[in-house]
Amino acid sequence: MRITVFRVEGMHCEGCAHAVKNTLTSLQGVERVMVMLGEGKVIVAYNPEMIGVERIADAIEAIGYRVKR
Ligand SMILES: [Cu+2]
Repeated sequence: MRITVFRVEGMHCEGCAHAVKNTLTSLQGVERVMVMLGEGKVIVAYNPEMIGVERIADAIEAIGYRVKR
């Protein structure tokens, strides 16, 4: 398992946090997601043999948030 911290812009409320969490949790290979709303961070634990940083970041951006890469 690998853990990556993503810096995400545009999350303003609990609804945003839930949207990001639900989207990432639905991805195959993602094991745990923790959203730190106040800090604009999303911490993702995943299986690097199944999914990578780019696909996780793309999924966050696909629902309207921006990832600092
Ligand atoms: Cu929101």
